[in-house]
Amino acid sequence: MDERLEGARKALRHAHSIAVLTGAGISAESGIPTFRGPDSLWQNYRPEELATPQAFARNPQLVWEWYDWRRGLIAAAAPNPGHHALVTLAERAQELTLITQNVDGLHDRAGSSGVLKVHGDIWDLRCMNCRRVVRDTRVPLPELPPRCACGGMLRPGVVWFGESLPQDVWAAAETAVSRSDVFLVVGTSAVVYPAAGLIDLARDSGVVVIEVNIADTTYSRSVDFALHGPSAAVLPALL
Ligand code: BJW
Ligand code: ZN
Repeated sequence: MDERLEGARKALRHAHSIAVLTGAGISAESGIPTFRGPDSLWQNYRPEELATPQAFARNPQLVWEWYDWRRGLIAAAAPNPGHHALVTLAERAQELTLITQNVDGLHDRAGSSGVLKVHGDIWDLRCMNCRRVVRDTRVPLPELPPRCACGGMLRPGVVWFGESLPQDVWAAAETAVSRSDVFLVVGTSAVVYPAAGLIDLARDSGVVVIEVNIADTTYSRSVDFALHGPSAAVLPALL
């Protein structure tokens, strides 16, 4: 570990441009459950059964209850040393692009700016009727499902399975990764595409890849530096 940590440190220090991809694992130590793994269940539902347009069409009330519960957890949580370390890294780097799959907004609250949220934002609500996006941070929401001023039903402003990612955000993420010298991948199982494909893109572009995770992923063996441990400890140690 120490040798790998030193190698990863050196790569970061010499990098002109850094791209970072985070997943649910970076917020785990803020008390927010990840999607896959032992603590991911909510009322016996798996996230894969709830984070789909089909589930929402079938039972918007149920899906909204899940999101309202998560909004409560997130509102009560705070960014952890992992989120803060990425703010410091951005300050030191000549160029850093932070890409997150997380919808929790904890990077923003830690002080990161220009975060590319490829799966949307849990505090944005989008009207199914007029498409308007409204920001609503009330917890709990007074009415489920919430309604737009136009009378239409609001949905969480996030990306569900089978839906496309926001095009401009995704394009910016691909550009940042392919142009980076080092790609730091933190707390993601890397099973959800196209986000996980950014790791392939980095490797194809000759970018040095550093992975931080408490467990092995399918990418661990092929990255340049796989650092095992909780991100709230490993990221500060990397700096
Ligand atoms: C720690 C830690 C600590 C814990 N420290 N680490 C190619 C092949 C097969 C399928 C597909 C494919 N391309 C597309 C698909 C379909 C699908 C997909 O990927 N399916 C796979 C699951 C098989 N993808 C899509 O549908 C995407 N859209 C798309 O492709 O559009 C094009 C298209 C359109 C129409 C038709 C066809 C194609 C959209 C994906 C949207 C994902 N949405 C969600 C929900 C977001 C809203 C919400 O939050 O509710 O995004 S699902 C969920 O998974 C969420 C996450 O962002 C995402 C990734 O999860 P993440 O972050 O990796 O979390 P976990 O829990 O999986 O992992 C946590 C990790 O942390 C673990 O590794 C732990 O070890 C680690 N960890 N504690 C460090 N302290
Ligand atoms: Zn509306």
